Amino acid sequence: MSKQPIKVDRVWTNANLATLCPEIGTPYGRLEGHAIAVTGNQISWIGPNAEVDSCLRASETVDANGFWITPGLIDSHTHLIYGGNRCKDFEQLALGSSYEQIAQRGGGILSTVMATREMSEQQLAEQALVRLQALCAEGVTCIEIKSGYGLTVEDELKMLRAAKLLCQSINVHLRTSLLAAHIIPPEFKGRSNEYVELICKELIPQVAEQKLAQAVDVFCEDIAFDLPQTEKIFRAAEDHGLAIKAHVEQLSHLGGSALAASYKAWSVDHCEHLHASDIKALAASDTVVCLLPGAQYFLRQKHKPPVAKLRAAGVSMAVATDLNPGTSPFASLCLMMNMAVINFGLTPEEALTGVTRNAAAALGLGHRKGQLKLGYDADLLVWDINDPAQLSYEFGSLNLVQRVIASTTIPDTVNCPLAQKGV
Ligand code: DI6
Ligand code: FE
Repeated sequence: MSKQPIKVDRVWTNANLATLCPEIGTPYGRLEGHAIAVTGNQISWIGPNAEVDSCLRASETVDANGFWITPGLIDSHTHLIYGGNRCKDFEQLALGSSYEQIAQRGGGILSTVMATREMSEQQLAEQALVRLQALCAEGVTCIEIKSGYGLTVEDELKMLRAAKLLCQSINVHLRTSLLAAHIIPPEFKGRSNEYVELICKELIPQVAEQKLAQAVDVFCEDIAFDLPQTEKIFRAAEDHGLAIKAHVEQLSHLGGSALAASYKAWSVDHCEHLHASDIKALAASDTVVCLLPGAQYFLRQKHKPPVAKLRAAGVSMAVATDLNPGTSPFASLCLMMNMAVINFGLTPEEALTGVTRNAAAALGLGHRKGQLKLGYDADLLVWDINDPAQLSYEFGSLNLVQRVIASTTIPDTVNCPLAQKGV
């Protein structure tokens, strides 16, 4: 007895899929000569081309003409919302000052804090729009945005609301993290523990109550928050049902990575100064290491994350832009993939996994994003490429044909050669 065909909204036939599903057991989880269907906001069918006619009744069929389809790209670490820029710091860096020296002189993060405090929610969203548009034009369908340049209760909440406002204007899935623990605000100079109290007793409860963020982040570093302070903030996050992410071992080693792993953090980010014992702790956890090659490059850092050791230990690695004015003013996730390959030693497959499957896990979305899989969100990208390695190999000339994101069922057509080809 033949099975009843399944009704679907749209099917792409004659496609090559980079599913990124490890169970498939091929590089990139590749399935060539396949079709993929979506219904509403979800992937509803994946199968060989030859089975489309007998298995599906589709409202719309698109001949993908041998194009490649990947999951939407996920930028799992950005500071997209900020006021002003840090061109002056850039000049000082070029003349030989270090990031820490610039911060100690009152430049650095603090100067962005001053500029951000001056701006309204609306102005912050407007200034960030061009950056978000650049990311989305390259295939980003899901983005994490942190606060961290407000450093008062009011200004941190303002930043998180600005992120929400921004993403209402563009079709992208938003995750937000409270990074009030970015640096000690000037008002609390010499009283950092009091600021930590404010974060734990006022900010975290308000953010949780107003559902303004899913995670709490801490910059655990010599120039920012020490290990006991970091742990206090982790505990408060945990008490309020918020997930944990952390900037760790970027400029020095304080042990934030192992601590975060013990708190079941979604991710630990940067990790240029990881020790062997940290890698062991991370390997025993589900915490993702999020690599940020833009910041390491921009700061001309000698240390690199120990990628070979992380790989050998089986630690999942994500790759993100860290888009921020001080250490990574780069609105291109494909450039970060390229840097992750060239500068950090990832394979092109690991780089793509880092901006899809592992990026989803770094945002607590591993169960619904980052793979082409039945029931997963219909965030997909149709590329005119002949190999998925092209995504980290080429930069600036990739042809993203179509960007579809599950938060609406309306496809977001980029520059549709499908239409030009009459399909
Ligand atoms: N690490 C970084 O790379 C950014 N924040 C952080 O904690 C830098 C942010 C900035 O310099 O504005
Ligand atoms: Fe960062």
